Amino acid sequence: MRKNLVSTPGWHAAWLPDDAFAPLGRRVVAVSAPPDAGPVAATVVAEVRAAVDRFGGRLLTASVDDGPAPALVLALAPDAGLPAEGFAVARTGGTTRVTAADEAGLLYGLFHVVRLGEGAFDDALVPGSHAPAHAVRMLDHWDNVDAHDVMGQVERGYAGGSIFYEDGALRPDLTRVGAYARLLAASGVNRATVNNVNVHRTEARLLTDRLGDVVRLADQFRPWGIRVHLAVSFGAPLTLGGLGTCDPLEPAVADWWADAAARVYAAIPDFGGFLVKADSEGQPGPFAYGRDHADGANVLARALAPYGGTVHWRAFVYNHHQDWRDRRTDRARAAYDHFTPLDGKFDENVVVQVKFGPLDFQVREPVSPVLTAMPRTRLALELQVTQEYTGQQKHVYYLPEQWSEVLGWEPWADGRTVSDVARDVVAVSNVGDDRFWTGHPLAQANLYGFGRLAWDPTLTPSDLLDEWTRLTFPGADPRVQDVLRDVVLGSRATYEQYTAPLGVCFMVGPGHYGPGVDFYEYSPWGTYHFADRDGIGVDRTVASGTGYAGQYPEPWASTYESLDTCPDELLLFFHHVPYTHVLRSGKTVVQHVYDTHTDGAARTEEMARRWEDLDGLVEPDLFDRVRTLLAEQVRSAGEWRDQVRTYFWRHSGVPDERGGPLY
Ligand code: GCV
Repeated sequence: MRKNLVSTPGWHAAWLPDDAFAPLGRRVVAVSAPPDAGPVAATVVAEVRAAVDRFGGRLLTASVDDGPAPALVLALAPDAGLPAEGFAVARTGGTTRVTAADEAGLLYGLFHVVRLGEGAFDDALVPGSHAPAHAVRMLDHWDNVDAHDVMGQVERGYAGGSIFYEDGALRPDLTRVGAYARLLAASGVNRATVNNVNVHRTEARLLTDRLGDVVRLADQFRPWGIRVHLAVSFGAPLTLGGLGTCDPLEPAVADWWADAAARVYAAIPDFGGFLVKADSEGQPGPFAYGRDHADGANVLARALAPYGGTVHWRAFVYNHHQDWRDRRTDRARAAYDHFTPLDGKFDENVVVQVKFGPLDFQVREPVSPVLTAMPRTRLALELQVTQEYTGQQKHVYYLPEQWSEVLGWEPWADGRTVSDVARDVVAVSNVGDDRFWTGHPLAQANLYGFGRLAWDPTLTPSDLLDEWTRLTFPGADPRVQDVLRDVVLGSRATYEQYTAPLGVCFMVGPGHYGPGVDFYEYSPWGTYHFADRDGIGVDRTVASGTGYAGQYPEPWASTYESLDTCPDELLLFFHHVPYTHVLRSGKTVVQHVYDTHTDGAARTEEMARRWEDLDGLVEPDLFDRVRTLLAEQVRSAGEWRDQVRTYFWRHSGVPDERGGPLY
């Protein structure tokens, strides 16, 4: 027990501390795979060897008949009819047997055994087959090679510098990238994009003369079954190739992309593909040549197709030079308006990557209707592990609570879910060179939860938290799990309570942290609440507003359109209502805002008090880091509470019936 209280040197072990391997490492383990099975199979052997060396067990590799009866057999069985990356587990005669479709499946099977702990060797082990729900489970890094003047080394990164790049170059020592890849593999992630979608001058050259950097990164990820992708600039033929154009229908441009792809695959045969942000927030794109996004995406797709690569083409396209006086333009409509007319026009190896909501990773948005309206296009759901609008890894915000909701949402209310519609699941990473990887140690549970949910979207946030806790704090006092449940579960709802209410978005201040009720209201980036003395909210109905509600299929179009049926939590996203409008909960809008802000901020104080119960039960530096951050969360939540409550009071003139302070 005591060793749990000792801090590990270097970086934190996260969900792979040595002790998590003890149940396996104490036993005789056989790995049955041909010696030339590949680098991932070699990783499995190395992992088992390290565990048995540490904990006194034994590794058998040559033949499973060759020595004492193994307690665990990990066997490659390509002919067993299992799906790609999948594995089956069963226990008979005192041996647990993991049979895998391929070497990746063998690795996932190994980590499955680690997750089960002693349970993997219990005769009551339930046999079963496991395979990922999503073939592509990708993390996108918004890391810059050159630290950007405004955005720094990692755009929207809240965990220090980049683990890949430093001082304008790839880090000479990539040991930590290997450790990161190991953590990702243990959570189920199988792809990583290694640079920011805003591709600046230096980063664009990762495709050309800096390709060697990508080769070195791919070498770190490959043993863990993770394929590397690269964010590229649509303008590269012009800026790097000197062509004078990047018109996608120009043959010289197509040739340039074909040559670039050939060079990449010559250097990285298992390269995953390109990620593109085009005609979005200043990035170049096909519009400049009168072409559409299908024209743009297809020229890159055709360059990658001979090698099996894909283009992830982002649907995050909107007018960021909007005039706030213009009440007809609605940013929420933009992705649907641009992309759905192109359904069926994208090549097979194009994946249109859609942010989960129509705006930008807000605490509460409806699910993007683009995901419901492109049946002939391969789609990726894009999530954000980095907490840009959700507390920037200073606040506890358990993202699986939000992601489960999104993945399980039924666009047609007929059992088909978002997870069924989106082939790929992608998220923006929250990792940096911080000792705890994610700044806030508890934000590790978000990174872990992303991989696990992308693998199996039916896992519950609460079970995932327990799983993460058992791995991260093996053998810890049972109070650790109790406190973590109290502090982490429900944290998304708490954050929503003290920040922007009822589906209003973007009430954030500069840098997207802290309250800024009117900060975006008169900005070119969109307008989000239209508060006046009588009411608040954006009318997005078909009848009298921007018509956005009509982008949904039934039953949601009608549900959102009507004040009678619109869910409370999205009311102000779809409707402009008087402050005294009575919610389905029976409270007025303004009283709801007063109450939730008071209660949400109070809840953060309880979270901070509860954390104190772990003093002495977890590593001191982890304890102290979370304690310090909870103090900041309490401060920030109090600021949100006072500003939002006071704003509503000053605009409505309605007093708080509970009598809380207003300024
Ligand atoms: C990488 C938001 C963020 C930007 C980000 C952009 C995107 O606007 O604030 O930092 O740019 O989304 O997803 O492309």
